[in-house]
Amino acid sequence: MSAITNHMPTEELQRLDAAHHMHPFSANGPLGRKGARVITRAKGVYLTDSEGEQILDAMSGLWCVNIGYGRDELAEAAARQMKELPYYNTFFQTTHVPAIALADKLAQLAPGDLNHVFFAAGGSEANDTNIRMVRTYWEAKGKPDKKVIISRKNAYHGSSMGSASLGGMAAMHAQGGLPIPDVHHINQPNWWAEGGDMTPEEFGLARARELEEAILELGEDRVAAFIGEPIQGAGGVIIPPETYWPEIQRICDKYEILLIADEVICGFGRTGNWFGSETFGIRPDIMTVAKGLSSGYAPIGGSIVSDEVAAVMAEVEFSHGYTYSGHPVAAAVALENLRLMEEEHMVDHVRDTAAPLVKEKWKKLTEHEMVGEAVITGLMASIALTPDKASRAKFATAPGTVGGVCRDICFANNVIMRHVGDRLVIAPPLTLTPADIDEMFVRINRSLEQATAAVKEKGLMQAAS
Ligand code: PXG
Repeated sequence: MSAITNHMPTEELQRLDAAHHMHPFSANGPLGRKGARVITRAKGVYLTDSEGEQILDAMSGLWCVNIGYGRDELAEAAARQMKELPYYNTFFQTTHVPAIALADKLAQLAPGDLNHVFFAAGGSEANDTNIRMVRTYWEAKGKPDKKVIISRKNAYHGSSMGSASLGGMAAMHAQGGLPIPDVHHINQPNWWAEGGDMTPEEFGLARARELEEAILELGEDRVAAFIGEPIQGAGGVIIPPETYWPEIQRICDKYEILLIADEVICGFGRTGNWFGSETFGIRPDIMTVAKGLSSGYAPIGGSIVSDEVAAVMAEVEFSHGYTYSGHPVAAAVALENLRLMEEEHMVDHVRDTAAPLVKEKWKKLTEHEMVGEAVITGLMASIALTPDKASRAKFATAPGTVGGVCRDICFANNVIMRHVGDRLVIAPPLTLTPADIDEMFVRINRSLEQATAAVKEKGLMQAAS
């Protein structure tokens, strides 16, 4: 395959990138000095860089390219819509066909009575909508003091002021004056790191009951909603014990707290059902969606809202919306994405074929010396790295050091995994084939072997005391 087509030499691209492009979640100085890898095109599960290297993308971009790269149907849907109606808004007594059709489609796909959609351009915006919507909802019901939203430490709900406040990322809260008022964080259901001597089941219940304790402490009359990702994604693919979500649901029902399931990663087939809420038996009042909704081919997200919440909101003039809410091109791309997912039975493929194959090989990763646990639901999975499996020890060195060493070795071996602290995670395209899976594990196993040797050589295989 011809490596470099129609673009400047890699060094020149990297020089311009370092000079003018500020990367998200990066220290741009060191990155610029090293040079970012330039990705030029992609097909299936493989990216190609400017040097012609083929990289297996086990992260679906940023957990979003669910149908895989290079689907011409989506490009054609975008082109058709751009020619027909490239933009119009739905603010002032108008609407358009792609927004109507996509809202209708989402109402069909979403579980229960989640039948109404407020569109945004991504997950952060949608969660900002949710903050304002749940508070406005309670105000309309005559309970203006119900403002507090309870979330979890190490949750990720976006990067805007509101959504990052909902998130529980300490490093994000440390910058820019977060969190906004009336957001409360309880502990996460991360048994491996925090479960101590409890069984996972006991721990799941204990962590869920922190919600009840928080409600009682804050006062039932002050709590508007609880928000959680069915599986924490950016927090390290933390799959909660089975006892966790049923108890959260019971508590939300008992105290009349709205439950927001952030399905930005878990939605659209990732867990082997259309939504993570179905996998865990959650009955949300609102679901946040983005990413897999369009498989990342166009920026679109939204809040899918229950009949009850929508009925209350229907009588309020909600002073909220984004220029690109329900953008017609993005909506047309999302519709085509969902059509292909259905026509090609991609959710069944995850559940019946891809996830079982990946699971078998993923669980075997614990045969590597420093892989403690290997957990997986559908096509999202993580491993915990440890210097001592029996005690679930942390490394003596700063958290993320060993994870970073492993990730860099994966990158050098042309497989993209993400490290979150000392966990490594994958969320590959849902369409990956048995051959892709074999190749992915050749690269992952090779990388883990090399990483174990490197960690030892650097003297990092030491447990924290
Ligand atoms: N909710 C969840 C659960 C997410 O994972 C968002 C909301 C925000 O969506 P937008 O579209 O505004 O980015 C996300 C995004 C990472 C990483 O490094 C994860 C996300 C975004 C960027 C990086 O794992 N998730």
